[in-house]
Amino acid sequence: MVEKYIFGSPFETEAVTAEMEAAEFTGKVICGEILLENGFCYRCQMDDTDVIYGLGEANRGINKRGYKYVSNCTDDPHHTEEKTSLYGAHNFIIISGKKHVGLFFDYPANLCFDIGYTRQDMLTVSCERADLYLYVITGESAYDVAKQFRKIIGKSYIAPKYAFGYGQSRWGYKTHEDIETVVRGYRDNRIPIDMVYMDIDYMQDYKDFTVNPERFPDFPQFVQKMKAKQIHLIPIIDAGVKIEEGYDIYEEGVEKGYFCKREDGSDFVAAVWPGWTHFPDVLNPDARAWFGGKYKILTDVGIDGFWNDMNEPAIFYSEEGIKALNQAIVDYVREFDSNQGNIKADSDTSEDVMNNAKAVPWEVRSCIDKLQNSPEDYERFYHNVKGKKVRHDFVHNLYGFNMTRAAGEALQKIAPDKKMLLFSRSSYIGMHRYGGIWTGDNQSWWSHILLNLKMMPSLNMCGFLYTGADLGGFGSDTTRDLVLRWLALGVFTPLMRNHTALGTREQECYQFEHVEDFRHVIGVRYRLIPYLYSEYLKAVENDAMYFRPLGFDYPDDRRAVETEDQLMLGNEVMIAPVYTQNVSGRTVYLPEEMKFVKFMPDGKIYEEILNRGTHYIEVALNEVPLFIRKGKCIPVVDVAENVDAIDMDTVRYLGYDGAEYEIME
Ligand code: MIG
Repeated sequence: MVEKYIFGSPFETEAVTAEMEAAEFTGKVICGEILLENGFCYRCQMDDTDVIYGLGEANRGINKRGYKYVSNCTDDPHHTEEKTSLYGAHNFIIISGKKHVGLFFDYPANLCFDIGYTRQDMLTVSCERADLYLYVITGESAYDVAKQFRKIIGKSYIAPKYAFGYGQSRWGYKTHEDIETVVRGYRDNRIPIDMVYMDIDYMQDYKDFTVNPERFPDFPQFVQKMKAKQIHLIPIIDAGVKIEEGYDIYEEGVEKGYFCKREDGSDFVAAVWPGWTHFPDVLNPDARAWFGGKYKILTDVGIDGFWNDMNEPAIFYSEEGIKALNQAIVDYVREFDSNQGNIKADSDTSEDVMNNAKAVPWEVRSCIDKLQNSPEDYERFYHNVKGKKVRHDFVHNLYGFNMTRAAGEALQKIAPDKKMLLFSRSSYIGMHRYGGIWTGDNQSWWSHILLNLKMMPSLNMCGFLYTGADLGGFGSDTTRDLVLRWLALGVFTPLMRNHTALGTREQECYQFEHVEDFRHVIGVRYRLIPYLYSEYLKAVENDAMYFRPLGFDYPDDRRAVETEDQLMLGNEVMIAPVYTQNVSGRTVYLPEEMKFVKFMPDGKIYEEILNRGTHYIEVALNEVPLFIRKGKCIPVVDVAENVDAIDMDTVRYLGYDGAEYEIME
């Protein structure tokens, strides 16, 4: 059962698509109380054994208990354990214990979840203004609650089948030659691949929807040339539009009033990669249609996939921020001088500042740090929502959602019968109807394989089915074994992309010794694509989860409920990837008898029935393990070097004798 409550005058986020009557609020909701004295606060006493699921793309465990989280879309490339906000805002949690209750706080600004942080047995969800919708869902199990939630937020976006192929990316590919080198590296080594990503350097001066003509002398022809090699090029689109006279998108946006504005009506100016930019006001439907329409510039030349970046929106600094920094330096120098007894009457020239630079290290440093993604900047600009001026910080978490919605709505118009690949960095629930997400700038750390795994089911609860992390790790130098182990998890994530940052060690699979190991691991992905894509489509169709915590399938088995390093996948599979360095296997918990399957480097498939309980399984760096549930089977095909080349005539079924499986296409 789903109940809807209204507090104050909420902003219409359009996260929920189901129409329903609001219930009358009598001071209490099931299993909690609501305080409205100071903004909004939901409070609930947790039982010792209650598990809290949810929050989509968030830090820490599948069970969110024991920490605090803040929904505040943030561009932060250091996903260390103490971080409370990442790029997405997914305000849905499930309290699962004796009762199973889902709560969706439909509120697009800062929202704090204290899940047993201040007090171990207390769950508190609070925000500054009591203007929100609260949806309370009760069901017979956590999974039942998640499915009911999915039903009210509308069907998830469906990625094209090619997007289940493998993709290579790197921040730093600049020219068509760079891309051709990558394609050659994969094709010559017969490592399967379907996509190469184009990061910001393909653009002319980081201008959205432009292509640098020196780096790509004949881009349309290049796209076709890659197509002929079965490679889809996937360009990045950033949120900020460069301010430059003569740049049509900038000029049109200004003329039509489609950029976010300051209080005084002037266009807000922020620095991002292109230098000074304006942000398209994607919360305004007209501006959204206009910006989305620009994707046609690239689809017209054959592009059929995009990734949207920097749409928290990330801000390096604003004009106001820079002025404030200057002032801070001047003030500091003045004060320093006066403390030293050598007051200078007019020490506000940059020369004076430079002369005293030695004296201002810390204060200036901290001012500089505060320039980026500053809360003050988010209070400086406004959206035009149906003629009403809405300050950005009130709706901050909707920006990435609506930028991607702009693209999604436009792509549907441009090619109604064609599925396009689209995913975003920032998101809010509701965006799952328009595209997928990737989990942003992780690091080449072993702990981030596990973080990747833990985020997947939480994202699925919130509707985001097409998801994945930067395999091999984005920041810092990777290692061969880390890439292989991470790929062996990536084999199962809908988005399987290797991506890394500018300046890091080369991370394409063919850069490492024994390339055949990489060929094999990625090859396993292609052998499983008919199954994985089928399970993905079924999950979309049934508002189900492609990835689930073990506790969703085995709620009465405490050991399963507490398992944080294995996942259920689709209706037939459990995965348990290795995520530790220098080990030759791992311990796995089986909540019931299953068939242990290992894809061996010689192409053979090892199978063994294992009983319920704990097992140590050996998994070499070049092997891919999975488990098939009792009485089930899955289709496997022969390896193909791209999705189009998958030969369904080679299909056979792996698992329990007598089981049947229906492939959905
Ligand atoms: O400020 O486009 O998360 O994937 O490579 C960094 C460059 C901007 C952040 C994205 C990352 C991408 C990078 N971008």
